[in-house]
Amino acid sequence: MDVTPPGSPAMDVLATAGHVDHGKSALVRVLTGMEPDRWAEERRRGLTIDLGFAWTTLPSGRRLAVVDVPGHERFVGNMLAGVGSVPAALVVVAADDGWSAQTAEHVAVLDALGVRHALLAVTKSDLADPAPVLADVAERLAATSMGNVPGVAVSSVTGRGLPELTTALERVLTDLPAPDVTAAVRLWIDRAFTIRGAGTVVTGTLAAGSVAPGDRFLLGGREVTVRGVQSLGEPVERAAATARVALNLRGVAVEDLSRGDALLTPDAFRLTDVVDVTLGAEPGERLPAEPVVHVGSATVGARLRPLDGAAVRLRLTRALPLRVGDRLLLRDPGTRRVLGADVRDVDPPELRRRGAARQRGAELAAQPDGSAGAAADLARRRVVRAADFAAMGWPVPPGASEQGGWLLAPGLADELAARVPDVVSRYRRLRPLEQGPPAEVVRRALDLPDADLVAGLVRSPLVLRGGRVVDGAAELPPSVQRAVDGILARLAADPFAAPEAPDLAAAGLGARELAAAVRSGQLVRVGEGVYLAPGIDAAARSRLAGIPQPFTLSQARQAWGTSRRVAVPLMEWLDARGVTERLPDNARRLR
Ligand SMILES: Nc1nc2c(ncn2[C@@H]2O[C@H](COP(=O)(O)OP(=O)(O)OP(=O)(O)O)[C@@H](O)[C@H]2O)c(=O)[nH]1
Ligand SMILES: [Mg+2]
Repeated sequence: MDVTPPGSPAMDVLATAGHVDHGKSALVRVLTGMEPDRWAEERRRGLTIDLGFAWTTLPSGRRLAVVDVPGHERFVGNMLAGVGSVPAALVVVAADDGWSAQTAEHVAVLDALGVRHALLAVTKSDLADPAPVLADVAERLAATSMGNVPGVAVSSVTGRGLPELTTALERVLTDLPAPDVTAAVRLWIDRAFTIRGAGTVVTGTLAAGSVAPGDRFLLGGREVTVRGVQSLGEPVERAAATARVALNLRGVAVEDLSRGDALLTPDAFRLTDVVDVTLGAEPGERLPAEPVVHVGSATVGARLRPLDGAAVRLRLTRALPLRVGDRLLLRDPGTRRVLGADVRDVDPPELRRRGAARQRGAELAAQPDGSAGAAADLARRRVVRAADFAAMGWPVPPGASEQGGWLLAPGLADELAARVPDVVSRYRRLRPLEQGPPAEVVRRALDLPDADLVAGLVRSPLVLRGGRVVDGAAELPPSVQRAVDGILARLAADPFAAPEAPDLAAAGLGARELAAAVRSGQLVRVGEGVYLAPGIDAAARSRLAGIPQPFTLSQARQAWGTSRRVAVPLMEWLDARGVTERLPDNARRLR
């Protein structure tokens, strides 16, 4: 599906990074012809405080949006919100100052986020020889996720190096992986404001999926509708990732929004406040107990619990729409140290037993990514709602079976189906007057979350009939079944009142029909013409257990409250089955 409107060229988004006053905003200004410093205070002080946005069309026709971040150490929170959803970076270092505190801090952030596409601009080349700085910074960047980064010396004052920078930019952007424009939308909001006559507007970097007027999303638990979409200052029929977007929303007031909220495709994400993550590297130093977690434009507090090795559990102070595979940035506000963390589980198991944390850590270390990881995760969960599993960020692993909206771990359906016959026969032993267990009983026995799952686990000769799991091979013709049901109902009221021959005949049950009912396990023939319900052995025994031992046939008959016609064959039938024992004087006792 191509959702890019015809004629709409590709767009890329990159963020600046670098120390305060090194010339980020000046470079964006000469590159785009736009003023990235939006606030009067910023322009007055010559200092970027909050994120700035500017864009241009490169010579190739490719459009480039730039998120300009502040370099001052006090505004690193804004910087983090700006780079969170952006796949590429423009690292800016001044030739007359070189590698500086916030150069290091910003580069550490990009490294922890795993940014792989970057360009180095050494600015102010009119003030000092850029060569040593180019060499030094390139070497430092080579040791990060950005690897070998093209470097260009520029001057925003003389214009030196700008054509070369543009060429280098085009090359970096060509290498960016294509975004998934069909994916669910999770737009981390970086600004929310009102426009008179239009209402609430939010902006953000659309990293995946697409947005069009009329689309519905969830935003902070509310359903909102998109009234209009703008991208790079123009209304568009649809904006597809990667893009900077401004969305006019119906259904939410600006007072209820803040940076870090996320606009979500309904049902595609789940909120979670506990995640298991693995850190990019095994931590050498002690881990912060209460790191701040950054993802997208969001910032939340967290408590960190080490599991084992590089695996840790994070308890967030606010639930976030996280998925397996998300990269989080953990930051220690005290030391300003940052760590990258990959989300491995957004619905992790509780750690109750001693050693559970260590075991969980080992489990995560061994758990692969992708569909093999999905298989391992699903095996632990056994059964999960398919939509929930997808919202966690997992693909459907091969071999998993889907049933009525549920996903069963590979092999589980067969394993459970093999247990059903046992559940049925156990039930029938205990409740002989019933043909088989209700689906709910089977659900409980198999520890399943939904009785609807039972249908998919009933294999021939068992069938699901009338909400019960019964022996399908023992199906009787409907008229015979009705007659047998009538007799079973009477036996349920009085288990020893075997129907008389005329009753059976009146019900249409001849020798053939009765034999079929016995074969199907619905009636028990204890003697010539004497039919009782299955389980009569247990019922007879329990009555006999209530009288003194040994007992005579007559005493047994009275205990059962029945006639000699029934009592005589029943007694012998019980003898034959070892329920009772016949003594030399013809008296009996229970075995
Ligand atoms: N001579 C010279 N001055 C420059 C150049 N680039 C920027 N400047 C000056 O350096 C100062 C800071 O530039 P900015 O672009 O605001 O720096 P910044 O990196 O955006 O700073 P923050 O956003 O506060 O981190 C301004 O006075 C600029 O005019 C350059 O290439 N040559
Ligand atoms: Mg600036």
